[in-house]
Amino acid sequence: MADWLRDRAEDELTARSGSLPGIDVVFAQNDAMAYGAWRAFQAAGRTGIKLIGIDGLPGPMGGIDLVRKGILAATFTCPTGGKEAVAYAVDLLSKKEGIPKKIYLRPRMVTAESLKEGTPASTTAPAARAPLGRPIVLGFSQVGSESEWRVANTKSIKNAAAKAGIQLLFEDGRQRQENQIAAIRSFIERKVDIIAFSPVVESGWDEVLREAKDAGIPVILSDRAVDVKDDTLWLSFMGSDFLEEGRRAARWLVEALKGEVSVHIVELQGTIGSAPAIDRRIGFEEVIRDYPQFKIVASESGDFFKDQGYEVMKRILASGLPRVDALFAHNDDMAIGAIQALEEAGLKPGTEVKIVSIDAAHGAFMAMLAGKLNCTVECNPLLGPQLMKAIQDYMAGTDLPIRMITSEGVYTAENARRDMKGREY
Ligand code: GYE
Repeated sequence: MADWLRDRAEDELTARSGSLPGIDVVFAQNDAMAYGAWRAFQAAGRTGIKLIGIDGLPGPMGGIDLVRKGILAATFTCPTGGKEAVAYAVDLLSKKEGIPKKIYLRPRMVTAESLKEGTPASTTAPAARAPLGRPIVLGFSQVGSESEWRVANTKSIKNAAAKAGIQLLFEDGRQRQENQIAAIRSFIERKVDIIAFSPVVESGWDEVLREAKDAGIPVILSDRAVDVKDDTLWLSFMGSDFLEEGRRAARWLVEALKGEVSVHIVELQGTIGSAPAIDRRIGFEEVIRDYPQFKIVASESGDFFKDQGYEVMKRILASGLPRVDALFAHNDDMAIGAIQALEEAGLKPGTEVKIVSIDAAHGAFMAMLAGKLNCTVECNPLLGPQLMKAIQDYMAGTDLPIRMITSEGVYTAENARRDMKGREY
């Protein structure tokens, strides 16, 4: 422990230099302590140890200078956020739309090689990028129209583009990755200014995103994330924290059934391989892990569709499960389909079988009012204003955060009538 201080790190390591084993690498949680470690090793004649720090500040003996001098092997910038805080404060005061709830700024790795390549080690905003004398042209590739959420998301994107004066080329992927890849290639051919898309699944995008980057067209991820090796292939992600949505669903269920000796849960997963399905499951399991009486006894994908939620639930109920105490559905549409299957099987959704789902779409509120669904965790589809503001900011020369998270709530049957007033979806 060195309390972020260079001298404390140097003193600690000097005091222990006789008892330290062979060391190849030291990771310090800031550059100052990494530098203190270097001074201690130099004094003890211990060379060849690689030192890695964090902060990457400019200026003499800042992390970047320490890398340039060969003292650190690498550092990672930790943007201070000051510039962004002031900019968003001004936006709030001027009542701008599309201001995210939480942002994560992009760290950059600084090494001797990256300094030679001229990789910008700080996030100084480049000059304005806006096309001269014509509207910005945005190519948007949508997943499809599988759910209430998706329909609301598409409407939000189209309305916000029109309001912002951004020319929108909109392609519906009809749930197939190959359609989305073809759409992105068509946007590249048409030389759009920027591409945004909601990837139907996380993997398989490296090649087409490399083509967009090589064409000099930035890509924003809307709603869902991608799993690519090189995270410079995309500019920014905006959407929800799916891990937290899964945790919130589990926390509600644990609270609702904490007195039970054992709780058998059926899980209806979203599209296999999609970011929301992967992360919602992880988040849900992270919470129930601490409550061994809560067990997922059956789990299958309904692909976010209502009719598949019905079919899968019907099949699970016919599979001879001893009983079902709860349903966790990755979206409201599948929950609503499952409600019909539960009723056809003579069960009482909302009472005998507690149901928690995700999205907080209109259908979920109607099911809660009917006493057939107990809780829905909000996943905000109204990303249009946020996306268009991010595009306009980027075109004006602003560096975008690496992640922009929307604000969301949790809604229960008890307050459904009050909470549904004024909702847009
Ligand atoms: O939960 C579901 C939609 O990607 C967050 O996709 C979105 C999910 C949403 O089909 O209803």
